[in-house]
Amino acid sequence: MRKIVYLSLGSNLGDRVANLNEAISRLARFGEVQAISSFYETEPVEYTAQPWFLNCAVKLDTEKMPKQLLAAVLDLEQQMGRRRTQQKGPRTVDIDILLFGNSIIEAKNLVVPHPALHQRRFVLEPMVEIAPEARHPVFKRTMRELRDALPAGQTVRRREMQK
Ligand code: PH2
Ligand code: MG
Ligand code: MG
Repeated sequence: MRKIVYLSLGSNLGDRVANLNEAISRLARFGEVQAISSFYETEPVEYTAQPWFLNCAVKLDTEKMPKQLLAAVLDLEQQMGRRRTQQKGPRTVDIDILLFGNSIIEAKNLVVPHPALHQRRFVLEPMVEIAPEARHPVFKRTMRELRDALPAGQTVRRREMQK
């Protein structure tokens, strides 16, 4: 069965534009990429002593099951040279599953909706661009409502060019 999945992509090491574009083209192997947001320059949050990120959101129509998609995404990150040295530290590419249809998943290695989705402007601004009416299945709020409820702060700037 096909499911609509939303992913958040981020990069803050190396050629960030090339990294995001490469990750998106590899994601197309897992299903049909139906929408890609602009790329956004974003201030690092949570662990702040690291370079600014480029973030975007992707809509993927996939037949993979959640755990299969997670494994595929972790493998993709590895193949693109990600090495996990420091938690939340700099990375060539990070791909997080935000929403998986309307599913609510609370497994040891996979929590969907992503547990920090509603707190992160670097996730919500790109999501509002491609899916403003997508609804968070736990909080029952749309992406636009969640974005509008964020406290001020967390600088996020949409870039004009990305290719
Ligand atoms: N990812 C994190 C921690 N902090 N900050 C920004 N701006 N963008 C990210 O993708 C990001 C972050 C952990 O995955
Ligand atoms: Mg992440
Ligand atoms: Mg991740």
